[in-house]
Amino acid sequence: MAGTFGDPEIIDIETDILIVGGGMAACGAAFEAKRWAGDDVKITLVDKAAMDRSGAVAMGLSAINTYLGDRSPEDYCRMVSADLMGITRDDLVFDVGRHVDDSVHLFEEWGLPIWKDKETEGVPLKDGGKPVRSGKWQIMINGEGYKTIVAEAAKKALGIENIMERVFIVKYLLDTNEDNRIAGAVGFSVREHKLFVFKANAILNVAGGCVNIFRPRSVGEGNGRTWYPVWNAGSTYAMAAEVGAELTMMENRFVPARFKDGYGPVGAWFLLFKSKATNGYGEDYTVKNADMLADFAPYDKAAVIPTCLRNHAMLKEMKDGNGPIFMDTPTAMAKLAESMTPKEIKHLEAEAWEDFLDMCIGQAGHWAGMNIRPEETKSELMPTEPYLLGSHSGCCGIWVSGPSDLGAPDTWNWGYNRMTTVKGLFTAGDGVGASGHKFSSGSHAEGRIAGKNMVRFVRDHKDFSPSLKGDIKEIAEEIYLPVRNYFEHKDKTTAEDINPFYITPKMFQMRLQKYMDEYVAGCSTYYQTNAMMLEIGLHHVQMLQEDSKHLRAKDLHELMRAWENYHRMWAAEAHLRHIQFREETRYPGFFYRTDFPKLDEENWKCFVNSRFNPETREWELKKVPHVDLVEKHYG
Ligand code: SFD
Ligand code: AMP
Repeated sequence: MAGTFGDPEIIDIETDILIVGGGMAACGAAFEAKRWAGDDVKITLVDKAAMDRSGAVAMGLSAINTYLGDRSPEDYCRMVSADLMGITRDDLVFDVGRHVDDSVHLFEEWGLPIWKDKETEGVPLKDGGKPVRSGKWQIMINGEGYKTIVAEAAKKALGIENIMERVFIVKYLLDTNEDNRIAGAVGFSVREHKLFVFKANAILNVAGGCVNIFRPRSVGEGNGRTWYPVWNAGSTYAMAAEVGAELTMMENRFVPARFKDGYGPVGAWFLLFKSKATNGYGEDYTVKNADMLADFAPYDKAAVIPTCLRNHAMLKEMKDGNGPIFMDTPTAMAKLAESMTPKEIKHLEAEAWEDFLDMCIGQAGHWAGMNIRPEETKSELMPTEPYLLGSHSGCCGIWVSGPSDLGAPDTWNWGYNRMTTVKGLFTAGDGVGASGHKFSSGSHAEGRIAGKNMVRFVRDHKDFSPSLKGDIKEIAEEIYLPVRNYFEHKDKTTAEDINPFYITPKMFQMRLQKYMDEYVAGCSTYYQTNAMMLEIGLHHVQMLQEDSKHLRAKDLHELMRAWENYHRMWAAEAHLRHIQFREETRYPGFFYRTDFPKLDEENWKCFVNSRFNPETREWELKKVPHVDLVEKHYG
């Protein structure tokens, strides 16, 4: 069937719990589920990559951005809500807040070096060690090996025989007998010509966020460089949407301010090194433009200016021609050095490099290549292309059932914590919407919450016998269609990449990125769009959907690229439709509806949820009331 590839070997696997993904949330889920499951519950984990270095933490990190310590979960809810302009689910955020420190204590026990203040050097956090805090919520680590350490614990818990690496999951399958009930998943090996058909009682959908649906700032010369990982391809959102799971806040996105070209994160510079960012004339743009932020009251009065409003102030300078934007590293380092010995100054300089060597090695390479010494030369900052994620400073994702003990509305809870609206399908980390600022630690903790609840779900549904909807032979044909397209048509032209009968995954991705960039508020329009542009954008994305049948794959690696881009296209459509629906500018600095340039608390202080109906194949969008469970103060 698949050209000269021949038919794939089809392998059936039955399990109770299937974890899709091997990142932070998946590792947390594997570890915790195993603690609650006896030998009666079989758990299988599938990752498209290798767990040791897969997902967003692949390169390592230099800080854990969520560690509460002495702070309360209520305070955490306030911070998350303010940063995300008031629309978050306190039940989910509180739940992460009350469990996250436990995950961090485990990381330390497993060998992650966490910086301590001088007085408590060597004392573990859980025994009273005081972390070096870069900010109110963030603590510093030596994190180059962070993912390897966390993955090792998960692998040890599950047993290597229950882990499948290099298997890309393409889609979930519903049950034939029970409506809206998950029953399995299908994926292929990216190393061998094998198709895996999983039957499961419960599935954890934790395949990360979505990168590269917008044309990135680094094209051609630097293609492949982004801040969030290029291998987060929107599978979480796409696969959930395709089986009819309700999504929430998919209009939200994260446009981080990053070191230009190398994409180095700014947190440690702002918080630990106390550096200032300025316009080209040396003016602090958040101070200069403070009055302008009042348009977005009350959030401008939050204890920390929300991330999108900081961007809003920066973009004003860029649009007014007052660029470039600089991170003033020399002034910050000189200030810190005032009270330091020469040895301490050397250490400070080493830390500046280590921040990036631990977490974003490309930025360290960029500095070295450009002869930049941070103590001598300022670095340019730039707002990047938009990313879709639910765990960092964004909150798009899937609508889930929350904890039952926090007084949330009944409509926020339907039995199993972190279960989506599809029975048996759970999510965590970047997958859960309306509750950002979990970061690596919170994603792990949320995976643990989901893992524990999945064990309970499986026990409560012992009698369920999955019966997969859809004909597996047809599904196999569909999955390997890009391979067939290639072999059938490759000899019709002299240059195999130029062929009217198929589209390469790379070209497909560039087409998607162009539409999203130009019509759906990408960098090239300064993140602005309106109803007319969105309508054209949607038309283009729908045409692309038609053309997805012509994707080509000349090998298994390209087959993965084809399906990754198919998932990106779905995530992009959901994002577009949500932006179209929300008629206000809720996140200035992330995107602007120029036809509705204001914040509209009266009409839009609500969630926006959407559902793709798998039967009618139509999208439905609706407003869902928002309530605060924790009192919020501004100013
Ligand atoms: O500096 C399939 N993050 C930071 N978190 C922190 O705590 N501190 C920081 O310092 C952070 N910063 C940061 C961060 C990320 C990155 C890339 C940089 C800097 C450069 C954020 C966290 O990393 C993030 O919140 C969590 O990792 C999210 O966890 P999770 O589990 O939701 O996603 P994942 O870890 O990316 O894992 C995804 C997994 O899915 C697999 N996968 N498997 C099978 N089939 C498919 N179709 C699949 N699609 C994907 C992946 O292989 C992976 O295993 S800073 O900027 O603030
Ligand atoms: P980043 O490096 O931008 O991903 O941010 C890392 C952490 O620092 C996150 O918790 C951010 O919310 C926080 N952060 C980044 N920049 C600032 C800032 N200027 N003020 C306050 N917090 C910040």
